Amino acid sequence: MAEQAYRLAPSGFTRTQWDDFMEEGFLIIENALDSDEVAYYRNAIEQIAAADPKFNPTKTYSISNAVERHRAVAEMIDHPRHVGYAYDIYGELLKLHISQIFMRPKRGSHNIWHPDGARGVPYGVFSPELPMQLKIGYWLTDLPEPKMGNFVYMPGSHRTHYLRGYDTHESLPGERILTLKAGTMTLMHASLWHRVEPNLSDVVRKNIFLAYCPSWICEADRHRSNDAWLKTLNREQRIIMRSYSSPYARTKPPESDSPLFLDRDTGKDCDPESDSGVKLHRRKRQTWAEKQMGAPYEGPLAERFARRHSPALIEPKREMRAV
Ligand SMILES: O=C(O)CCC(=O)C(=O)O
Ligand SMILES: [Fe+2]
Repeated sequence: MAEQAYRLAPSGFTRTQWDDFMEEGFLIIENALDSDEVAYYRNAIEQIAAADPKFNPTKTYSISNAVERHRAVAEMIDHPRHVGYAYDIYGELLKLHISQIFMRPKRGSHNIWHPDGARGVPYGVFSPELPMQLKIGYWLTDLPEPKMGNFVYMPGSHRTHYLRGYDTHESLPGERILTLKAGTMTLMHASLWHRVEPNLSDVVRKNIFLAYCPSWICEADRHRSNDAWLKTLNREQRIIMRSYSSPYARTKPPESDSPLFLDRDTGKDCDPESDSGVKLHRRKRQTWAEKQMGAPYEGPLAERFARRHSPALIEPKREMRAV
């Protein structure tokens, strides 16, 4: 492989932020953007709307695959301000699930209670702890009070598959109506139940969402990206789009897409104890979240395997071999 300068993974969760996020299903980071950055992104979404014949300023305006619509949104794919949080969870298999912009004017349509994950068999059935999507929100208008098209969530509800009020606009005891200042960034666990407040104000609520997932979960807003557009991206952005011609590559990405990032602590492209006999792109590489859950996080059933087999099979190299 040609000599290639890889980037260190940008910073992500602090331990406190992780604990709060896992407890609440939501994290709020104020002043993530300064006023120039807020203006820059607002300008981008206003340009997108102005260029769209379908834009109607009296209706809720929402587009997905927003990264292909504007350079400023494309630059967010791997933006160091937030991508490290997603990398902490999805590691080397990070993918952009969806990119959206929203403009919510007075009396525009607004969402009923729902989780973002799958319906009849929600993500939590398979993944009771880790989110199968992490949704980053950038908020570009001040929303000082309710009834401004605010995002509303039920703290901790990422742990339940049932919520009274599902499919309704009902206000529920314990819900949190998010009031915030422009420039706030939020992180949402995809199993969290949420709804949107009506907007009865004269302020048009404007924001951008980018959700990330593992590469093997289906994309929400494209089958493949436009080839000419992909060529305008840097290496990490292109990898994170995971626009593979072979569907199986989403599960087993090609060698050239490895490493996505170098470990931010060690600067290495692999775990220190990993087996150099397994090709780099096929080696198990621990995510930051796994390390937080106990290194190595083997999952609740791993000890049953360990009991039945010689420890030599799993120690000292806990390698996941290629299949
Ligand atoms: O606009 C919002 O605040 C949330 C939208 C939403 O829940 C969704 O698109 O799934
Ligand atoms: Fe949602």
